[in-house]
Amino acid sequence: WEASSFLPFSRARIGSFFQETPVLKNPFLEDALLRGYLRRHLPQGAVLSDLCAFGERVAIEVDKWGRECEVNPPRLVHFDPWGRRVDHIVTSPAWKRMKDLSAQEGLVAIGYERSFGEWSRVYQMSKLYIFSPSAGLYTCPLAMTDGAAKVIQSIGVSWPVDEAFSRLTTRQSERFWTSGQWMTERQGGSDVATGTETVAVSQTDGSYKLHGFKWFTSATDADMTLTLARVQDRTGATTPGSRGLSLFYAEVSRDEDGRLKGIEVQRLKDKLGTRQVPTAELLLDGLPAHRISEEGRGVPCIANMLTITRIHNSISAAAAMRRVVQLARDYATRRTAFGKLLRDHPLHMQTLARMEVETHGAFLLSMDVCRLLGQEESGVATQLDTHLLRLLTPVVKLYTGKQAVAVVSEGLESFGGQGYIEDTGLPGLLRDAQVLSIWEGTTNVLSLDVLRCVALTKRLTDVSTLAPAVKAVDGALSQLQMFVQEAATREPGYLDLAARDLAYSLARIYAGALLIDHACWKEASASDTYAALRWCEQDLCPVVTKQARGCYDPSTPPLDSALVYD
Ligand code: UCC
Ligand code: FAD
Repeated sequence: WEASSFLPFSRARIGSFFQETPVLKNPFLEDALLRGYLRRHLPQGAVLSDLCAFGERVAIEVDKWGRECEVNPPRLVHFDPWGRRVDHIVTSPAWKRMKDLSAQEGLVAIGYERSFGEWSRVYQMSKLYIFSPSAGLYTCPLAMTDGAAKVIQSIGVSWPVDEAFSRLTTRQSERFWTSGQWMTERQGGSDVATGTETVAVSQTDGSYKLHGFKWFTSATDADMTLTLARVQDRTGATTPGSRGLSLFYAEVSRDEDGRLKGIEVQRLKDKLGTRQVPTAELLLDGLPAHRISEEGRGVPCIANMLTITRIHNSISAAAAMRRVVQLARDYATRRTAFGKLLRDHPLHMQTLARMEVETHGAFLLSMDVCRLLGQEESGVATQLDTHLLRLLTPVVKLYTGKQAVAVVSEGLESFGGQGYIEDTGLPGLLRDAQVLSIWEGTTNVLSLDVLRCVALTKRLTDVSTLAPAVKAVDGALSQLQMFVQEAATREPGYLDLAARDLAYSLARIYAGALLIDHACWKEASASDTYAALRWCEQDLCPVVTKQARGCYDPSTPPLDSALVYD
């Protein structure tokens, strides 16, 4: 008999309480908004049962692979044991399984099979939305693959890209190819027109060889890529600026000795997040390539890819928010503090409800862009729809990318200290969210893109319970219209300074309209109405609020600079 045998904490005894872990359940069944949206717009049984089965697979099987991709990141082997340069990017078995799964589940193919007409993109993106937070970032190569297929389709599926198109869009895993998107060089990722130094040297057979240095290339284990370069004339001269850029198609292949043809992998990037993805610096040293745009029309040609990858980015952003909310609300049913479950603390529920409202907005914004894309591709879009797609793509990308970081960060806090612990898998969600506002165009660069194409439509329906929300959206829309008219008369540079707030205003007003629209559906729930009302309580038109404070006046840039460099 010893006193210590009654003590719960002694030697090997570490106490008897262990916190239950949050459980990932079928992300399709757990998502009332997704299911409601699909019931409303795409109620086909085949779609719903496919998404339900896929959701089950994600929860039970795929999520573990995603984790494996994170803990077993890619590495670069420069040399073989005998000193020969090989540049092998070694990826995990889970990363390779993601490739097979992506083909078999049609994660790119669905968008091109168009079995559900104008709703095919909504179906495809719903599947990616379920997949994304468990995908080990395989959504990155899929986005670029989809973007490359879109570019090829837009220029015409013929030699030399016909085989590539069929491989990018196949469901056969052994034939499936992924694509890279190599735009960024050391001098510029945003300012591609100035930053691109890569030159294209024409060959006698009409093809080219590329020489340059690509500073960021993601998922570099891709089978092919689209990339920008300047065609040299006979004297070796090139045209500067955007007008000198052409778009090239290149296959990433190896010679009989296993060496990459015309490419050296300088190194893999050491990144904050997206560690699952091999992101490399590449020396292009005579990479064989085919020009697929007219000379000097590279940027407008690759813009089709940007549209697709930016939409994928928005879907991933909304999906990250959704995942953290799903896990947090599950945890709130398991964790007790101050004598009751977290779900019974109203302040904690308020925090989760605010995250849910943001997720509602991000989901509806992203899906609406997918809807518009599907309409355009099926030839049923009006001219207004086409303009709206062009306008909303950067708006939705920039807004959801930023909000994902805020919501996921708040989400981590809802697990307390455990949210900060690596092997829970939660910190990776935040690291991966942080990139969403950087790649595929930063917030400011996309805000300026919005200025290229300002146009707006009204989607308001008056329903009494929603009256305050309708009033708020209507008022904000009028304010926005007045702002745009007035700003057009102001000095040069005024609109540039307002670009980010303008883009935010567009996102918030349009999301408000979508939330109201969804809440007006006859099968909408009380929570749909509540979400719309809550969304519309925020400042829907920050551009006007900031304008009233003089934020865009010509006096502010020198004050900003002085403040920053004080
Ligand atoms: O980051 C990258 C890959 C990351 C991995 C993939 C992740 C996918 C998501 C996964 C989710 C998990 S790839 C690198 C991405 N890079 C960028 O996004 C570049 C950011 N910079 C811009 O967006 C710039 O605005 C540029 C480079 C597109 C254009 O800048 P410029 O040089 O000022 O261009 P201009 O002169 O204004 O435009 C040239 C032409 C014009 O047409 P024309 O000549 O007919 O007047 C523009 O109207 O291109 C047209 N254009 C567009 N057209 C420019 N942007 C667009 C657009 N977005 N759509 C249609
Ligand atoms: P900069 O352009 O130098 O931007 C710096 C800051 O200046 C930003 O805040 C920006 O918003 C601001 N800024 C720039 N211009 C303006 C302006 N006119 N007005 C106001 N503000 C401005 N690229 C590829 O091509 N292929 C890839 O596969 C790829 N993968 C990537 C993977 C990762 C993990 C990351 C982090 C990046 C990747 N990129 C890739 C590069 C990415 O697209 C660029 O980093 C991004 O577009 C920004 O370009 P930059 O780095 O040159 O930043």
